[in-house]
Amino acid sequence: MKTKEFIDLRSDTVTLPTEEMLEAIRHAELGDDVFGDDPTVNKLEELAAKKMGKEAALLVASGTQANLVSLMSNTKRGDLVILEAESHMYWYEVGGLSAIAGLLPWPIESNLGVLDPKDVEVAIRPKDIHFPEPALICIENTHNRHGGTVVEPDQIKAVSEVTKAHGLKLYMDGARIFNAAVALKVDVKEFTKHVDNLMFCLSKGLSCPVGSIVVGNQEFIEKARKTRKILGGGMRQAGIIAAPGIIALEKMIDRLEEDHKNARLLAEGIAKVDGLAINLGIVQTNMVHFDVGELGITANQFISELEENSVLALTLAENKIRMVTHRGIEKEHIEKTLSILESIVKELRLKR
Ligand code: TLP
Repeated sequence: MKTKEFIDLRSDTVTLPTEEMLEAIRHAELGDDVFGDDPTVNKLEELAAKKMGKEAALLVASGTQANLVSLMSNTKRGDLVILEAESHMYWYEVGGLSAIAGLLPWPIESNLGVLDPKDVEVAIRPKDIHFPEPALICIENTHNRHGGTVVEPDQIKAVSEVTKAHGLKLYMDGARIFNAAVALKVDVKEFTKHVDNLMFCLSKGLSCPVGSIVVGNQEFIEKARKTRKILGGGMRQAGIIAAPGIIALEKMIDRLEEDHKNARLLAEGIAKVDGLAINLGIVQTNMVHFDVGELGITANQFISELEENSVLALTLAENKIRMVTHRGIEKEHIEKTLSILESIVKELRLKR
């Protein structure tokens, strides 16, 4: 178990609820949400739908559940789903899209998460007795495995034109869509207006303990509500989850800017450490990816060194490490992390 003395840069999912959130949980007005009776859940869902410029919303347990519920509500078994090759849905969701939703994933490469509409067009393929029915195109924003990169509204629009032309739907895994909005200093609706439906997470940078929200039109959300039920996700007094969610949407979005500033500070510091390789161009939000290959060490070995020095990070690939900034990580933590990184690299060099 990781305790508080660590500088925990593994993910923004490690954020703890604020005091105000804990108070809100304590005093939340509750009901049975499966009967539609929880006023706090209803308030959160209305607020989320409004914020995203869509008709309706649904609170679910996690980002993974949100994606699965959305996939199942947008498709039928046997359909083809076109998604980005490095997407979370393809990499990290236990293959639920095939194992549970019965879908055939069709991964396509992108430029830092930005799909080329021409590639999408090719992936759709013509109607043919041999081919599965294409049903859905998925994008991810910000893009996790590409380094928290932002897919800009115009780039989403370009893909949406292809999906519309083929009568398909466009879905966005917007787990960190508010990071994208804050990074570009635009309203989140600039992104959401180009997709049919999406999900976003409350339990990442927004600091909630649990929860994600699926958003779309009434018909889709009705279907999603039933899909959530079949997946065992119908929750009863879910107002205790929704209460901090309301605070997240009302008060926690603008502060993501601080996380972005800290990520930039960290990235610029890493760029100065001889032996660590980083592409500063992809540091657009709260994630920092860097490579330790030049030191003749694997990411796992490097991470163990970091852990001994009370810094936690995640392995992305053989030599690639991810650090994520979030509420609870301040400028001094970044400075401390940088000095630890420098001393680890120095020692590794001495040993060689
Ligand atoms: N991502 C987690 C891990 O699973 C890697 C993280 O720490 O970044 N979509 C995207 C883009 C995500 O980054 C994640 C979580 C999810 C969906 C799933 O959300 P949860 O963890 O709530 O199921």
